[in-house]
Amino acid sequence: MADITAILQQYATKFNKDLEIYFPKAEDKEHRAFNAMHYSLMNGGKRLRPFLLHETAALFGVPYDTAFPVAASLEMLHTYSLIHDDLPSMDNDDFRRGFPTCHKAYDEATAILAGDGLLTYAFEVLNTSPISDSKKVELTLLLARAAGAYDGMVAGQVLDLYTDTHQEFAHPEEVIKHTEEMKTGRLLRYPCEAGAVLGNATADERNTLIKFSRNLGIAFQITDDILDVVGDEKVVGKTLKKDKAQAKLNFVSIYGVDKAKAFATDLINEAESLIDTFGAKADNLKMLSRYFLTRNH
Ligand code: GRG
Repeated sequence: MADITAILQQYATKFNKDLEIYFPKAEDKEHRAFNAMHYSLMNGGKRLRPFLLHETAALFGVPYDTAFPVAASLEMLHTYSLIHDDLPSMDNDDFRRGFPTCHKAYDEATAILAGDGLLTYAFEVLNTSPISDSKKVELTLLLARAAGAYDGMVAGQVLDLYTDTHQEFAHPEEVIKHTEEMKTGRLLRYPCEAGAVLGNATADERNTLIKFSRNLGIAFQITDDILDVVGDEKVVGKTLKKDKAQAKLNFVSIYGVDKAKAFATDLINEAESLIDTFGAKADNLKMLSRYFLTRNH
């Protein structure tokens, strides 16, 4: 069987090289935030979301170059969320992806502006895609909603901050599922839906991919919670064991490591069978799903 870490590495090398087209050399003062955007985008990152998008689009025969600006814009938006999450007023982290966080490498104001810049640039880049105007509009709306404050990533981050200090919930597993579905899940659902849009998928195919992405999102977050407890800081590239120190409500604090792992395994088994319908074209997606359980960073 092919090695997904090698496939991901090869993909990331090409993707990173291609990303550079969006960052012309800019050394004057006004480009400080632009350079900070480049710093955070290019230093590390597994590129899981763009890979997921490219592989989903490939189920329908969409070429790499057609999907590239869509994938690049998603990685920009994801990187903005990491920069802002690391800020002193949020998670207050010194390291991200094995490098000093944006506010440590630059300063807090520049990091806020770099996040703003990546969020904005994401929509500019998405709209340079070599696709029809109607697809651009659909993808713009989908991405804005996935990242947004109503039922997207920002709403998930709000609930996450709230559950840090309010532990009075009667059904904590429902709260945590809902939080993570928005905070982490929406940006994993988007690449699956975007692949379906790019590939003119049928409604059934699109729904299957949405279900697949839901399982992936929860399993991804469970692995993240487990890594926070048992991971190696040097490999993960950030400070660990923060969830327990902050008495954070998450899958591991509710179920414990073993039960959480078993739950994630069931979700990935189900995710794999959901995409059986795409045959051998879904092999990389299946390997990627398994990697969501086994990744060490
Ligand atoms: C600040 C609006 C705002 C949102 C923050 C994404 C997020 C919401 C917070 C990050 C905190 C966190 C560690 C969430 C767990 C899920 C997650 C997004 C992990 C990082 O994703 P990876 O592992 O990272 O794909 P790389 O670095 O490989 O891109």
